[in-house]
Amino acid sequence: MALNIEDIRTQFPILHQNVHGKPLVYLDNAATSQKPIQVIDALTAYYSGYNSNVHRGVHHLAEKATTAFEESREAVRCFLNAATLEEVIITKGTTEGINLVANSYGRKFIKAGDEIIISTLEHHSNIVPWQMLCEETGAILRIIPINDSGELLLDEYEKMLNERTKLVSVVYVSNALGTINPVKEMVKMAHHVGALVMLDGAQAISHLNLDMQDLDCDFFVFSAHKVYGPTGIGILYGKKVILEKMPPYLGGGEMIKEVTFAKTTYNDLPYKFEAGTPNIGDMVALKYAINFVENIGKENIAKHEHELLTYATEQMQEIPNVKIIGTAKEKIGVISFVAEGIHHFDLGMMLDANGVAVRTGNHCTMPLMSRLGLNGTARASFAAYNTKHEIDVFTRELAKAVRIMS
Ligand code: 7TS
Repeated sequence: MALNIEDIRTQFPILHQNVHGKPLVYLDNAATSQKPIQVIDALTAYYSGYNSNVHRGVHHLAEKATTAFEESREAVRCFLNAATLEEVIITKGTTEGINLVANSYGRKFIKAGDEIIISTLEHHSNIVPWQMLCEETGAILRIIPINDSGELLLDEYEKMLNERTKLVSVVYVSNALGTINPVKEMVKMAHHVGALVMLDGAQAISHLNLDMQDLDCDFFVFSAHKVYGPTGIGILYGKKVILEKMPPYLGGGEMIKEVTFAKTTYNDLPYKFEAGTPNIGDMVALKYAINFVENIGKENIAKHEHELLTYATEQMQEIPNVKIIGTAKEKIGVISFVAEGIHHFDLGMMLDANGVAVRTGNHCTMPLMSRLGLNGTARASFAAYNTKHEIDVFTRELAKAVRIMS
């Protein structure tokens, strides 16, 4: 089904503005996606109609807030096809989810000499928590290498796996290059040696159909703001049998059953990992972001974005001096690029002067950039509301910028 992009665009108020006198072309969706009016309205409705703390009060507003909050958890459960609601833990985002697992599971179960595997493609959020854990425990961090197209070398991964491997934590889709990793196969390979697998789903969440039971990963994390939802809210999915064995990460209200000065007993899942008043308004609004995606259908969005990827790639290949970085066979709508002799920052500034928003820099993937011999790239990334006309504007302005600065 072809998407009705004009109809989709009417749902995003932010898109209808000029930037530096030119119509905004927003191509920084891998950093954060824009929010449809339903999400914005849900926030307003919550704060103007039923703001109240959850799980505590018997009064009307508290019940209404709790119901909406828990309905959102159920919407996430369905979206991920998780087996139970207890497996859906509310966090601030991807980064917090990874830190939760590193601190809770990692500090309890990972010991000196154990091995943790990540990959060259990781975002800093999926590197630093493991380095911190390794420093504390004496565990060893091992890195799956990539080829020059930006694809993981699976045979090297296979060689790395052994009985000392306790955890594999890999990105499902690279934010810097767009590479889609063969994670289902990687999960199977890790399980074969008894290791657990955590998937960083920050980019996968808005582009790929996700089924936790089919993927069989042990943990999966994402941020709502990358899937048309608000900032400050995210999800950690974990298999119930594993979450049950893990100690709480933060202590406080909500995560307890009973507190005495002698001993405290912890609440059941998922609340054991949700200390303190949660981000209620943004969690309530997340359901509306999920509904937005489900109403259009993820396959339809993915197909549209893939058409934009192909269209943009073809046009960019025609621009002298421009080189696309990351040419994996399996990619989402993310194109990193450089132009010889021109700093990526200058490219970004020139595009911005013409209303085109792209990302420049190392994309929080400094080890990947250094593997590629680069100090950064410019990056265009697509969402459901982007159009071929916007790609035309982007490539026209890119060609102009390169001509002027070469
Ligand atoms: N992992 C990946 C793969 C990401 O793309 C990001 C954010 C994160 C983790 C961290 O997510 P957070 O919501 O906790 O911050 N990526 C980007 C980006 O590509 N440009 O800005 C943020």
